[in-house]
Amino acid sequence: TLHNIKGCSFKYFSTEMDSIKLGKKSAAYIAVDENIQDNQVIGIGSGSTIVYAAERIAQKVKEEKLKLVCIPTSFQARQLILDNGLTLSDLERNPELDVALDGADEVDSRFNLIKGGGGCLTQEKIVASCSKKFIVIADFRKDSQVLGEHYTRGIPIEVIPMAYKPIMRKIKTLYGGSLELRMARAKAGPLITDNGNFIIDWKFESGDHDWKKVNTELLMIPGIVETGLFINMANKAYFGMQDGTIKVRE
Ligand code: ABF
Repeated sequence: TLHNIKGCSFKYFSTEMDSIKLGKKSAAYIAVDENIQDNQVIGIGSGSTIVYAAERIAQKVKEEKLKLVCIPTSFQARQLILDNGLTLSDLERNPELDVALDGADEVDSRFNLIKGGGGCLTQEKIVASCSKKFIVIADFRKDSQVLGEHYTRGIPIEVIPMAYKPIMRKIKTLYGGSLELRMARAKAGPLITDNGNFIIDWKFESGDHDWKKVNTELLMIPGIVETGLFINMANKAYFGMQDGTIKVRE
């Protein structure tokens, strides 16, 4: 579908902007324009695409004088809300959300998602689960037939630190593939999540997986806090294409 962004023709996107950035920005702007209304409680996801959504929400708040309350899914999202002058809240004050917007690492044809490439999967899943609508915004590279087609880092799994080794062994025995403890950027040690935990990246073997079953089984392993498999959660996905057009799936 070809959409036009209100007040913002495609020429508005500077020609220097590369196609991935253009895809991210278009998906975020259109998703905000179509889903954000006055007096809503909104979930703000994490990653690089959501940065454009926060920017667009801030523009709308200013121009249309909207009253919105935002719930973050990570430290980064909290900063984004504050930096854009949006109203910060939490799940204690607002346990029910109208819309949650977030990026994804991959979306398959059945609407199963891999999330957590940025390490924020647990709070992202909690916030999405508290929302009436969960909207995914992503560039064209995230649109796949099957999981693993484009995103090759596997499924992120957040674990309690002292349990990471036995968890890796158990997953390997159950399903095969390979598992890696995610390291911090400088490789000085393991990456620590916003919840003080580790992330394991599970490169699963390709093939026909029943992801709902796999997710349920993984969550039964003691020490696994949450998985980056989001099953039956998303209501709609906006994929921004190289030319600024949008592909919508729902
Ligand atoms: C978070 O950010 C994730 O769960 C996902 O890993 C990632 C998507 O990032 P980007 O928008 O940078 O592609 O939402």
